[in-house]
Amino acid sequence: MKLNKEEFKEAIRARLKRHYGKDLEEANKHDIYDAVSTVVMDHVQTNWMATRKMYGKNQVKQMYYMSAEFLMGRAMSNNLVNFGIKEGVTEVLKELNFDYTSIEDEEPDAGLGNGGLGRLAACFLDSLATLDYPGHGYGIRYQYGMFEQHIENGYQVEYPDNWLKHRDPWEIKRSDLAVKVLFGGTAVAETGEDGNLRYKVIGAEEITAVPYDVPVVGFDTPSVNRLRLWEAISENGFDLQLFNDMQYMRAVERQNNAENISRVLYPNDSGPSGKTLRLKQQYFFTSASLQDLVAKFKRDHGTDFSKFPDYNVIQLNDTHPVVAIPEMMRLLMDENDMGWEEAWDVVTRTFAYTNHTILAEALEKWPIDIFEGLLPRIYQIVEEINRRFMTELREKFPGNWEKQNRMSIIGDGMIRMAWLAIVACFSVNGVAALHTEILKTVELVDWVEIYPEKFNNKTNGVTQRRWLLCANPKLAEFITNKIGPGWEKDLVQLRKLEKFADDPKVLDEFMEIKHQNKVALAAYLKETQNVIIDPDSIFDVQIKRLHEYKRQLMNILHIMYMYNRILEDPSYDPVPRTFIFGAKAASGYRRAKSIIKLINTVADRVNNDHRVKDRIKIVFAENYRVSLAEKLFPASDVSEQISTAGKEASGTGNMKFMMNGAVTIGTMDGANVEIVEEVGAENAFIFGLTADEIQKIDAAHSYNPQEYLEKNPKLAAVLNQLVDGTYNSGALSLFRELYDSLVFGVEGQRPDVYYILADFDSYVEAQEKLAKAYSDKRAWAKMAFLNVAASGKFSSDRTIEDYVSGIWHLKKIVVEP
Ligand code: 26Q
Repeated sequence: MKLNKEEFKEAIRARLKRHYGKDLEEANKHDIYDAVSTVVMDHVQTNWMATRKMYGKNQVKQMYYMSAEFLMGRAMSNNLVNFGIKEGVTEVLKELNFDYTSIEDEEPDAGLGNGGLGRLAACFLDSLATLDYPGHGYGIRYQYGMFEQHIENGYQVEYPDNWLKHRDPWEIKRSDLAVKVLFGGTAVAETGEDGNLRYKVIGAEEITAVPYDVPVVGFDTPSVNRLRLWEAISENGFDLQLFNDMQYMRAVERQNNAENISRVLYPNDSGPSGKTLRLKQQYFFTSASLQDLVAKFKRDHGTDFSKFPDYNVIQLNDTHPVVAIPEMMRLLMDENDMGWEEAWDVVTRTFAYTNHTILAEALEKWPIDIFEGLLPRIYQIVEEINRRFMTELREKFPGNWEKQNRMSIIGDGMIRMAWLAIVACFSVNGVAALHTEILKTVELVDWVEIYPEKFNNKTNGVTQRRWLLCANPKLAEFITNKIGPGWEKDLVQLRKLEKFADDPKVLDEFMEIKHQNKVALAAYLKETQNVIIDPDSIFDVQIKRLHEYKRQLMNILHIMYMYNRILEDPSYDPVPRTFIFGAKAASGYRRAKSIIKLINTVADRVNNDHRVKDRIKIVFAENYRVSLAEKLFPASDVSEQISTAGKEASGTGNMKFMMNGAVTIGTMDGANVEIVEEVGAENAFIFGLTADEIQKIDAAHSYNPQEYLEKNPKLAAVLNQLVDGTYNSGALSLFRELYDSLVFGVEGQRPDVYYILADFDSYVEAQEKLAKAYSDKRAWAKMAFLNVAASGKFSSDRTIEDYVSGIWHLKKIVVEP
C-alpha cells in the first residue's frame, strides 16, 4: 500500500473528532493509538472484502483452524509492517509530535492463549495470509485473556487481564451472523415425515454466539484472512419480572451464567481438565463455528454434503476442539437429514488433528456424567461412534480384551478426547520429528498399528515477520543489506549469510546490533522493574511457561551452584552473566509457584551480595507475554532449552531465539534436535540424557537420584540450602516441598521425575563450555551469526507449506489489489 501522508493525517484528525470530540492537541496517546488503528483498519477492509470476494468467486477449498487459543499479541505494528507502511506512519506521527514506540505501547496484548500452542496458531494465520492461502481461525473471544502476573514479595500474584477495557479497533462485531448453541435438556426421538428417526433436544438452555471478526493481514500481498472469535450472550437473560420484584441478583443470573462461557481463558497449559465450564467453552465455539460453515456451504452449494470436504478442511488444535466431531455428526443427521454412514463419511474426510503433548495428564478426558448432562445428544453420538469402532476392534483383535479396553473411546467412566480424534480424523500429526516418533513408537503404538496412514509429522515454525522484522528491525535491516530482500517470505535465503561468517567487519556489525538490543532491554527493565543489568554481560534467557518438565528449577539450582563457588573459590572468576527468567505458572500449580518464589529469593540474595561483584545478576521479568517476548528475544545471547528429553513436544521459543542470534544450550528434545541438525552440534551446547536413555531408565525403574548426590557433594550442598535456612530464614518449610520432590518423591511420585539430578553435571559442564566460548568474542559472534543463517527451516511458512501439501491440499488464491 502507498501512504499519502497528508491524507493519513487528515483521517486521524477526523477520527479523533468523530470518536472522542478532540483535536490533536487534546488527544492522549491512547486516542492516537485508536485513531491510527482505525484509519489503517479502513484500508485493511478494502483488501479484506476483495479477498472474500475472490475466495467466493473461485469456490475454493478453505481451511479452518479450530483452536481454543489464539495468542495474537499486538496487532498495530504487525499490520503496519505487513502493509508496508510502518515507516511512513512513524514519520507522520513524528510530524504530529508523537513518538511511535510510546503509541505502540498503548495497545494491550490480545493474550487469548497460554503459550506455545496458542502462539503457534497466531503464527500459522500470519503465514497463511502471507502465502495467499485461504485459511482462517475459529476461536473464543475471551473477555479476560491470560492473567496479568505481578511479583509481590517474590510470589506470583494473578490479576485479571481486562484487555477489552477500551474498544478493540481491530475487531468487527457481526451480530447478523449470530447462532444459537444449546446446553443440557433431554434428547428425544421423533419420527419424521419420511418415517426416519430424528433426534432433538428439548428443555435446553439456549446461548447466543455472536462472532467478532479480526483481520489477518498478509505481508506484501493484498490477502487478508479472517479470525472469527465467538462471544457468548444470553438473548433474554435479563428477567424484568424478577427485577421489578426487587430480586436484582436473580434478575441477571441467567445472563451472567451465559456470559461466563466466554468470560475467561483457562490459565492451564497442561494438567487435568474436568471443569464443566471448560467443556462448555469447547462445545460453544465449535458448535457455533460448524453452524457457520454448514450455513455457508448450503448458501454456496446446496445440500449435497458429500462435497463438503471438497471445500472445507478443519484442523483441530489439540483435543480442545475435538467435540466438533460429534457435533458435526449431529448437524448433518439431526438438522440436515443425513444417515449415519453418509454423515460419518463426510466427517472422516473433513477433520485432521494435531497433538501437542506427550504428557499423559494433558490428554483430555471428560467424566461421562458431566458430558452427558451438558450435551445429551452429543453423548449419544459419541457412544454410537464408540459402539461401531469397538465392533471393528473386536474383529481385528478377537479376545484381546486389554487392547480393546485401552483403545475404547469411552472407558473408566471417561470420554477420551484424543482417541475420539484419532478414530474420526484422516490425519494425526505431531509437531516435531522426535515428538512424532515418540507418539508413533510409544504413546500411540496401538493406533499406528490400525491406522498407519493417518500419522505424520509437521515440525513447528514461527513467523519471521513478527519475530524478526517487527521485533528486531535492526537485525532485519542488516540482513537485507547483506543478502537483499526476499527472506521475509522465503527464510531459507538466510543461508546466503553463511559466506560472511568469517568476515570480521560483518560480525562486528552483527554483534553491535545485539549490543544495542541489550542496551534497549536494560533500559526497559530499569524503567519497568527498576533493576540494573550490564549489557556487557552474557544475557542468558529462559522464557516460557513454568512447568517442572521445562526445568527452570535446574537453571536456578545451577545459579545457586555458581554462587557458592564464587564465595568459596577466590580463583573462580566467571564471565559476568545476567540470568533472565520469564514465566507464568498456572494459578493452581503449587510447585511451579514455589519455583518462581525460589528464583526471586535467590535473585534477592545474589544480586545484593557485594562479594559477587556483579558477576551474576538474576532478573525475573514480570508478566511474560508476546509484547515482552518481542523485547527479550532480540537481546538474548543464550537460549535455555533444557527440558527433560522426550517431554517438550517441540518448543517454538527455541526457534525465535535462534532467528535472533542467540545460541542454544539444551537437551536433545523437541525441535532442538532439528535445530542442531540445521546449525551443527558445534554451534550449540547440547547436554544431558537422550529421550531413548530416559525411556530405558524409566522402563527399568532404575533411577536413583541419591547416587548423584553422593557423587557430587557440591550439588548435595546446593540442595541442602533449599532447607537449611540459607534461602528461607523466615519460613524453614518454604522450599521443603521442592527438596522432597527431588530427593524423596512426594504424593506417591518417584523422586526427581524430571531427571534434574541426573542431568545436572552435564548441564554444568555445558555451561562452562559456553562461558569459555563467549570469552572468545569473534568465535562467539560467528556461532551466533551461523544460528541466524541456519534458522530458515523454522519459518511457519515452511510449516504451512508442509500442512498444505500433506493434509490440507489448498490452492493459492492471489487477490487482485
Ligand atoms: C487443558 C485442560 C484444561 C485447561 C487447559 C488445558 C490446556 C491448555 C493449553 C492444555 C494445554 C495447553 C497448551 C499446550 C501447549 O502450549 N503445548 C505446546 O505446544 C507447542 C506448539 O506445538 C509446542 O511447541 C510445545 O512443546 C508444547 O508444550
